Amino acid sequence: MKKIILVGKSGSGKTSLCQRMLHEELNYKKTQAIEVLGGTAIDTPGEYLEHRQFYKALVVTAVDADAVLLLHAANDTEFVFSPRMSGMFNRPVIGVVTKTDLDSRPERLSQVEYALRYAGAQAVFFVSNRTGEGIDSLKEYIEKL
Ligand SMILES: Nc1nc2c(ncn2[C@@H]2O[C@H](COP(=O)(O)OP(=O)(O)O)[C@@H](O)[C@H]2O)c(=O)[nH]1
Ligand SMILES: [Mg+2]
Repeated sequence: MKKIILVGKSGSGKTSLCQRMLHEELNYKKTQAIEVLGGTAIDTPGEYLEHRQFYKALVVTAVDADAVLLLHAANDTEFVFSPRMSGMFNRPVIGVVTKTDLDSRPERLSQVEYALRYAGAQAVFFVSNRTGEGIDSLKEYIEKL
């Protein structure tokens, strides 16, 4: 499996997505530091995105990855990604809209997709870590990079 790094606010579903992709049992655990799960997924604390002084830590960590996943929950109306922030990674950047089971209104989903594309995502996937919807297409896309 390709190595990925997950970036997104606290609560956006990074740890759950890692667990889904690695078929681990879903169990809630707050990520306190950078963790490598299953040798392939780098889970980062949400604080790294929320405070610009931590951006460097994300960039350094991303060097180890084949792709960067930017996560945003479908039911979250506050956007934190900077325009074109993909540029700092020098890696393929993929947008992932999580929690589609909580809000699947088309206008909401396209608003989030727009924000992720504005941040530089080359593709955007819609997933639910609860139902598992969309996870397979995301994994397939990553493996083909
Ligand atoms: N309904 C729903 N809840 C989710 C989804 N993904 C994560 N959650 C829940 O949202 C909370 C935060 O998820 P977590 O993976 O820890 O987010 P992280 O802080 O980005 O690692 C937890 O209570 C998860 O069970 C999803 O796709 N749908
Ligand atoms: Mg986490």
